[in-house]
Amino acid sequence: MNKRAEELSASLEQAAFWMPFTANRQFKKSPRLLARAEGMHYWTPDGRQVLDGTAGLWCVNAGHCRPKIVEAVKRQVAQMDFAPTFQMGHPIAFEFAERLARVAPPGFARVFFTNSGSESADTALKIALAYQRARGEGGRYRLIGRERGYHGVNFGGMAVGGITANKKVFGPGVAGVDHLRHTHDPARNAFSKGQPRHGAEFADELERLCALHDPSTIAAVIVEPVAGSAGVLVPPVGYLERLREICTRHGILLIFDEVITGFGRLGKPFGSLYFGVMPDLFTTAKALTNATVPMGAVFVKNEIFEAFMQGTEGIELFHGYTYSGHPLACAAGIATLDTFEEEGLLTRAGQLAAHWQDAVHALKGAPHVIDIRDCGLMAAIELEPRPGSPGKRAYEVFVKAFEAGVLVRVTGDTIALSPPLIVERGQIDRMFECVDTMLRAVS
Ligand code: PXG
Ligand code: PLP
Repeated sequence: MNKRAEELSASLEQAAFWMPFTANRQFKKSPRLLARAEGMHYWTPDGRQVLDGTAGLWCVNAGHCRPKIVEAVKRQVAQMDFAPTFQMGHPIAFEFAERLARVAPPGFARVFFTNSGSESADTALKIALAYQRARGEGGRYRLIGRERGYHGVNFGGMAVGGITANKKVFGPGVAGVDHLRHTHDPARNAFSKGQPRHGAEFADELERLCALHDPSTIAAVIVEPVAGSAGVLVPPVGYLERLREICTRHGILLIFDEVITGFGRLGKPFGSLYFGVMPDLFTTAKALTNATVPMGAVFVKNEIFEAFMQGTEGIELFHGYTYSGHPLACAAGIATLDTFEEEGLLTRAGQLAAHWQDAVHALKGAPHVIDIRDCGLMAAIELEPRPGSPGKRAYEVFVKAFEAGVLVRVTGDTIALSPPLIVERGQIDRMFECVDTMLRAVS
């Protein structure tokens, strides 16, 4: 262990760092530190190699420290560290947006830059409200999300999200929000391979909310094509199609939150292309820059952008972040797209999906496993909660797997995996063998 890391782990109990989404006291008593990364692996400060089964936090889709991206960021930081994008511009932001428009589904040639998935969610909701107003439908102020949806931590995304812990602690957040029910239905769909067969009718709840609120008050519906954080909930066959049809019929915008499903996770560049259902706007972040520099982006249909470019000239959308289109993020993003393209990564998950699916579903019958879900290179293994201590068993599997050299993610009683898209078949096997071993090692 190098000296700094040694000092660090000795002193963590009094550490100044208030860690996000972390049990701080528990972590600081027995920390898990990562000090270096390359390709499919992390290394701990004492030099132990860890296979990355989660692409960091669902974001390092091209693998770690890819040379082209590292070089591009180095070059950019030396050339121009920062420049404003409010009433000013720099070429690299225009170039990156152009490149993104080329990989986006047809008709989505306009991109608004943010710095995270949370900011993308709030930006998309604000664009939806402003668009409705711009087209003379200013009475549409309601936003509809879904139970178990995760759209980040800012007020808008939190309000439309359906995470109980958020609601309990922070309250409703934004007025005029309602929620569809979630699509998780283990009684009918447990151990489905890919999309579950039952549940298209859950989309009809939108009709119920339209009847309750009157559709002319609803601006937008936001859903993740596959709910990630809530434990990989894959949409039932026909569900997204039905949501799309109801939104179109009532003049409601459909927003896909593609922060996880974007950039190749499902084997197509975006979830919309995988499921064959087009939203009106979609959000991205994470793999947009391979997570090298924080960034998010909202893609909008050309007609939506055009609706803002009418009338007297002036600031068309009263919104933006100091760091929208940050030069380092744009440099990382362009090099990320180059890497994705050179290595076919935006579709590679499609070639691995069958192997991935077989590997995860081989855990059916392992101790404690009550459901397995998969889509593209995402998978969830749901465990029966230990009576009286929900989440504990899955957490122990996560800790033991890390000690054995495999990083997985745990949310509640669900173990989730989403490796970098450069993963090899042998590494997939190793991840699930490790989970299998640890399932047998916990009580
Ligand atoms: N939307 C979706 C669909 C997400 O998955 C966000 C928005 C927010 O992005 P930022 O960049 O603000 O965190 C996310 C983020 C997990 C986990 O393990 C998932 C996320 C973040 C951290 C952990 O489930 N998703
Ligand atoms: N708070 C204050 C006082 C500010 O001046 C600004 C930006 O100028 C912000 C918040 C927003 O910061 P950002 O643009 O980085 O989101």
